Amino acid sequence: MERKMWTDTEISEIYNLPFLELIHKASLVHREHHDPNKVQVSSLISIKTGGCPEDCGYCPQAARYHTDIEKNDLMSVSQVKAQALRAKSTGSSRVCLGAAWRNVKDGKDFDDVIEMVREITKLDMEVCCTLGMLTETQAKRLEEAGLYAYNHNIDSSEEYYQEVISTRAFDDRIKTIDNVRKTSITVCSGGIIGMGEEEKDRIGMLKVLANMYPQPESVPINSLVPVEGTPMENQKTVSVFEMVRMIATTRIVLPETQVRLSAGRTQLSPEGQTLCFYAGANSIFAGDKLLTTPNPDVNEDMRLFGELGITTQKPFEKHPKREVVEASDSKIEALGENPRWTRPSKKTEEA
Ligand code: SAM
Ligand code: DTB
Ligand code: SF4
Repeated sequence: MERKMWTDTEISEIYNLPFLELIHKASLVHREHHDPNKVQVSSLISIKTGGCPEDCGYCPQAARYHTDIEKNDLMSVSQVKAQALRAKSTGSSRVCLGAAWRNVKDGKDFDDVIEMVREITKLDMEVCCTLGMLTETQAKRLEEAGLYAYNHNIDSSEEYYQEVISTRAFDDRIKTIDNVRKTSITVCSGGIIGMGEEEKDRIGMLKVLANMYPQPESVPINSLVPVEGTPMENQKTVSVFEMVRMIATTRIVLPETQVRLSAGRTQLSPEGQTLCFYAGANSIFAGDKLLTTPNPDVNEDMRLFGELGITTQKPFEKHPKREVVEASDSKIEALGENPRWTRPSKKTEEA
């Protein structure tokens, strides 16, 4: 697709269209690029929960906030595989493995994640990971294991990001997205509304996402789930109209992307969610839990899909499956795709 550079003014004009005009326009764009009766369903698995050293103001998993979550070390490969199979049996085409890490560290835990990716890809499911910051070499290892997508949200505008998180910078997020882009893994990046940001921050966030080249293949729009114990525990939840406005604008400025109606669905009625689908959302997270917070029951989702005549997207319908490279020597793999060979008595170095 030809590249277009979006300005704040252009995006703001779209965002501020009269509501019915906006959702009509968004629906037209949606139909031009997607089957409007198809929605992609993902399941989240929190493979490592809580105890995160970061200070993201919205997050119940940050160690420094006193929230009522059950902390867990990294799950075993077999436990994760069993959960993925359960998700597949209830209609998910993708699993998203989430870890409460600041960044990926090479070693046993990452080796296990690589194995999880390999095993779930073999089940003919798309695998997404959201593990925090990632180096290029680590992204390459995930690619070799068959990873389909990497989620790394920019969360808000660059300006508001600093209000929400102090332990890393907006540019660190962009750097990780760039590292993922050096591989064939697809990019999933979006943000949260309802954190106290202004309209200009929502527009600024969409400008960054829309001007990425290529644009992210997936953009989650989360509505803040205010969790007791986090600095944002008292935030007022966003209205359905704001959520639909955000989704419709995302659809127009990112026409090809899969727009994910993500956290905050429990705050929306079936009719509210229907408006989101009409305005261009074409993906959800299914299962009664997101990572740590509640999500609608999968039977409720399937009832709504039945009512609306929505069918679910098959795995690898949008992008082909990649070959899984079998594990050989993870130490060599960790060094990159082309490690220099040396005599066994010497160390292997990166070429
Ligand atoms: N630690 C990794 C990271 O920060 O990239 C991965 C996990 S993190 C929980 C994934 C995303 O979940 C965050 O970027 C944020 O957008 C979203 N999120 C976390 N807590 C949320 C909340 N209370 N409400 C809505 N979205 C939330
Ligand atoms: C995304 O944008 N939202 C999902 C997924 N990507 C990883 C996570 C939402 C988490 C909501 C808070 C929780 O359940 O802990
Ligand atoms: Fe940690 Fe991710 Fe939560 Fe931030 S959003 S505190 S990095 S788990």
